[in-house]
Amino acid sequence: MTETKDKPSRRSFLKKSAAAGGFTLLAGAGVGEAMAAGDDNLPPNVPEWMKSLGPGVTANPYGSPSPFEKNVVRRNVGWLTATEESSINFTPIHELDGIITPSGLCFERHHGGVPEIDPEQHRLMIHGLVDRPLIFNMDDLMRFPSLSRIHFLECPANGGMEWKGAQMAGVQFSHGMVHCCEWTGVKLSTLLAEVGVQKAAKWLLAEGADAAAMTRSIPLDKAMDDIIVAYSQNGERIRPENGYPLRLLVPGWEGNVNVKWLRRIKVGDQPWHHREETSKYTDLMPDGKARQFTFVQEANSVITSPCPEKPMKFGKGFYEIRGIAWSGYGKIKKVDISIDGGMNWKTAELQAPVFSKSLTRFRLPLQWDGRPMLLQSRAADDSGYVQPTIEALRKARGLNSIYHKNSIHTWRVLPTGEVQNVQVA
Ligand SMILES: Nc1nc2c(c(=O)[nH]1)N[C@H]1C(S)=C(S)[C@@H](COP(=O)(O)O)O[C@H]1N2
Ligand SMILES: [Mo]
Repeated sequence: MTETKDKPSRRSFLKKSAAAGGFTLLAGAGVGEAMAAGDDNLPPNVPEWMKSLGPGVTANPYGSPSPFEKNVVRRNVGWLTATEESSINFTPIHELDGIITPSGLCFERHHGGVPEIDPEQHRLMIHGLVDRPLIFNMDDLMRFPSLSRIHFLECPANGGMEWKGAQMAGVQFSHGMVHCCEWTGVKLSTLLAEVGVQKAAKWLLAEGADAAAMTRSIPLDKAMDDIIVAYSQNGERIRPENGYPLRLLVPGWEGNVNVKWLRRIKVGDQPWHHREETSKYTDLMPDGKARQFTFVQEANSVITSPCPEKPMKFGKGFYEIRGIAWSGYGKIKKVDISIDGGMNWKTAELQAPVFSKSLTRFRLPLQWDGRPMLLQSRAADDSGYVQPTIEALRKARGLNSIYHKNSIHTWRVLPTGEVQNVQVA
């Protein structure tokens, strides 16, 4: 799309055709206009990349994105953490389409850096309250019946910097601690059947093979329901950053229980408290008490276009509002969009099929009149849960929380098309 100059006649035509639902001439340059631009690589000239042969099929045995996409990368925020080994980076959600996050762009959260694990030397031990403690190698695990599921994974700290007010300059940082992949592996319940879980068992301790030996307590019920011991991500073996060669995938639950580089599962009758500071994330409540376990990532959504990184740069006219919604309770049922800070709402279209505990793409056509907007999205899931306002969430959880901030997000759009991160009551 090379149209830049404001041509009143063309504009009004676009406006009319868009309003009539005819989008065929929505954007693009007239041939005369383009030819006048005089760029050697533009029509009617033959671009330079058509004048010689390109690299052949052995040049790039493992493909990578076009060099022109070099801005589409994970980014971190320097002041957030003291070290890079125990830190987090953010998925560039504003650059992505559909619902699948490319593996190389999935946000990373490590407590002790990324271990380099030889799969030949990797084992998963399951022990504790079981009849037959067993040690599995990777071949053993891949031999079991397998399954693939599309699920989001979100760090409960996503958005946590904004309890007191809008702070982050872009959607990558306000909402980028989430990714959504197709995970393949074996059901944890299958492995637990193999070892024979004893009657008294109620909890699991999962341990990672990283320098942090990160451990998490997880209720046995969830394991029997839908936890996956995953070895593949988006069709290939899991990336080192995301847990190679084995991780727990705990659908819809907070990121930290999705133990990466999984090496051990101990079955017990109660949660473990021996490493208080690392065995869970807690939620501080307004009365000073803390919620010990908040496993489910409740419904959340955000508009990824426009957003601070993707302003409304074409002036008045047609835009498609795009964004993502997700819920740890199940399927996204409905996403509503407001352009006036929550006074009026319109229902967006959801991309089908909608998967349970998965990112869900929503879209809504908008004919922008150039006036300022307060853009919001509000997700509801099939459990009946509706994404709360920031006001409601603050009333319930106070100003000093860190985790599980899933309130309705607001972008202020200025007449210039610039988009700002704001909070409205
Ligand atoms: N072994 C191990 N597992 C881990 C972590 C870790 O540091 N070590 N971080 C956890 C946290 S806090 C999150 S949010 C998710 C992030 O998963 P990702 O890096 O694949 O995005 O991994 C979890 N699993
Ligand atoms: Mo996390």
